[in-house]
Amino acid sequence: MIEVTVNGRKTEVEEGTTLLEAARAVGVHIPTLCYYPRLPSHAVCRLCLVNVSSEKKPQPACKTTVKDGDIVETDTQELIEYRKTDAQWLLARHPNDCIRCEVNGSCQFQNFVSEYQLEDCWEKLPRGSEEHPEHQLSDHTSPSIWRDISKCVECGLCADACGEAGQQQNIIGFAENSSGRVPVTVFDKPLSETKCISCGQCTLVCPVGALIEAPHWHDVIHTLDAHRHISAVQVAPATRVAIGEEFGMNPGTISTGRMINALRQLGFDYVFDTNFAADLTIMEEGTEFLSRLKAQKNLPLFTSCCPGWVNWVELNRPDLIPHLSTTKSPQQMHGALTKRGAFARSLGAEFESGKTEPYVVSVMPCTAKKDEAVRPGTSGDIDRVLTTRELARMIKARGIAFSALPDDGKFDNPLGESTGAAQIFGASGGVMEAVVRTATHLIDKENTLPLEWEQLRGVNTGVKTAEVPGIGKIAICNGIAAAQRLLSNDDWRKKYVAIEVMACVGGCLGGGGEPKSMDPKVLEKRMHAIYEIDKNSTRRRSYENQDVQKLYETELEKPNSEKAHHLLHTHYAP
Ligand code: HC0
Ligand code: SF4
Repeated sequence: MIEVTVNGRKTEVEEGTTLLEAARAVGVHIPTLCYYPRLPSHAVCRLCLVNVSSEKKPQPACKTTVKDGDIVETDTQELIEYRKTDAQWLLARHPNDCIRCEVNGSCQFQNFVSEYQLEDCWEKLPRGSEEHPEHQLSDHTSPSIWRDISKCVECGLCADACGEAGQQQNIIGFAENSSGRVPVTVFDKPLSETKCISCGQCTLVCPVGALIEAPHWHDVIHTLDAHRHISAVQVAPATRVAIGEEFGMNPGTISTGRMINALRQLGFDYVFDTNFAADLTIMEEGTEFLSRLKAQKNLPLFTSCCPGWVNWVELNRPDLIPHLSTTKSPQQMHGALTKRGAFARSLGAEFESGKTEPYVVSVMPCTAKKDEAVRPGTSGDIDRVLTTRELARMIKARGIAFSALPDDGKFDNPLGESTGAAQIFGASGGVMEAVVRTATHLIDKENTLPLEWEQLRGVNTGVKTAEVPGIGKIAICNGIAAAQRLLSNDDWRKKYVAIEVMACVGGCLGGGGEPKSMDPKVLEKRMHAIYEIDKNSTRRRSYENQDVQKLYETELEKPNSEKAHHLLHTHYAP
């Protein structure tokens, strides 16, 4: 350990700690725009310049490591002036119409401008106006991701998140031009014409509103306000362990009941749980897997509930399509059941007359789920998809004091019951662990094998594997980059019987639609919460879900039946 003093506060830190991390450890705030915990620091925004005793000139705190005995100052008048000058360069080209911006109120640059009282330095002519025609680029062609380069502050984080340090898709890169560096696609194509997989990692790291999820919350809030339709919402497993962060709570705070109460206050008639459909997915996918295993056909089976991964296969490796499970994702299954299943019929005469098809919304930690909701084979199941961030925005827009809500809300039934196996879907490795819990039951090995598969868990990037007696070897790819590596040669074909891929590191809990956290341990904390919910569940295997069992008895006959195929399976296209 080495010693450092920041603004008079002495502390000990590990060697290799940056000045920024040391400052944050003692509660000293240093502003940043181009810093993000899991990505390399390039120190381009210069807002984090600090004085440090071992250097003559101010140094960027995000990139400079602590030396033993360093004395650091972050708040001298000279440093404040440096910061203001740097920010004014950015302000000179930044649009000044925050009120129309999707990230209004949660923009790091806006926060800086307001904190440092720079409003008067804002140029009246934004980038994108006639004076700066070369930057006139807004791109709303993707169903998941919107770009508005006029708002870019040139931090470079989107290119890192999409590039080698992150997803390794390289859809966005930086190009220099006369007035600065701008994030561009190859040949400046709109996103919909690139191989963008809609994972949204670029939106997660963007400190402003240059890259955002395609917003659906306006339509949702207006529809709820008008109250002409019966409305139903489902919520993904990863949302409930992260949404509290938008309201100042610690990452990993389980807010299921509070979130349900907030959704009811927003005006939803029914609040359902995506986890119900996750249990159903396991019944369908587990059965599909065992029949492929028996027939030794299209193995290994690839999970298909991550739409970023499905996009990647279709765009880059259509030869792998036969390996994808045809089982719809829980989001789409839940939507299909809500729109066209017994629940919809239970709405009675209004539904039968075709007057009020329920308005079906999902809340997901994922931007690619917006894309999934409109793809051939599944479109029509869901009307709108909100990210976790958009739900928080709606709650703020209606002035609901989220953290003061009681945590006692309960999901509606019958589309609200679930087991612990469904909850762990939200973490990398969880879908496969849930499959194993039920598949081992279906082959009568349940009592001889563990319930928890530690070797499939964790946030470390890369491939995790396990040998399941009676089934074979399975693999987990934590992030699309890990999947690309695994598939770069043909060894996987013989080695594994099933492979789970989640495009975002951590799985859905690291999804591109989750709150923008600066906590370096955020994934671990959210993951811990997910496994806690599982541990505390009375039922922890999907086949034990009583309402899923009833659904088969009353409507679907049995897993993989013709009826189940019609409602719960899909197809893919190159
Ligand atoms: Fe996920 Fe899902 S677990 S993809 O990660 O399978 O987004 O949280 O809702 O659909 O259940 C995301 C999360 C889901 C789906 C489920 C799956
Ligand atoms: Fe790259 Fe994902 Fe952003 Fe597309 S959504 S540009 S693949 S980071």
